[in-house]
Amino acid sequence: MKHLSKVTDCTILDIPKIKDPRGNIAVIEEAVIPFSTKRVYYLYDVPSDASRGGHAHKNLYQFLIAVSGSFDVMLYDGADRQTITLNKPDKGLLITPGIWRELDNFSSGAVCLVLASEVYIEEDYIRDITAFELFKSRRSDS
Ligand code: T46
Repeated sequence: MKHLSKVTDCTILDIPKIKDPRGNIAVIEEAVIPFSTKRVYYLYDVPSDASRGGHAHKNLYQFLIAVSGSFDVMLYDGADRQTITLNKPDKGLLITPGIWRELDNFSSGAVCLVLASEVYIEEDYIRDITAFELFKSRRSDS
């Protein structure tokens, strides 16, 4: 069922924050995202003309946060596309399994923090868009 994810299943979630004149703290605890985090990684020093992503995951849930700067995330479910700009450290984008994503338009100093539901498994990736579209059409037939 999760392979039938639509772009509309990918939502912006608020990250609770503690405001303080000394600076703010944003905290991601269990209740904030609908999965347990097994891996954390971040993209940084991304050239403004570079594109990251360009793949989908079969089973992975991810939560993306622009902890600094901004970038665009294009989501594609095999039928519909949506582009979301992330530019706030207290908002994150939940990406459900079975969604193609492309990240670009990184601002200078942008950092994309990613919380992931699984450890790194290359077999979970679909890196060819035609194979992805076939994967989605087979899932919607079944
Ligand atoms: C995603 C976007 C937002 C590892 O060995 N371990 C890891 O945890 C990761 C994330 C990557 N790698 C290796 C695999 C490749 O040899 O690092 C290399 C670059 O990975 P990739 O081309 O997948 O990087 P991005 O920025 O295109 O994609 C990454 C994530 O892989 C992906 O899940 O959604 O960031």
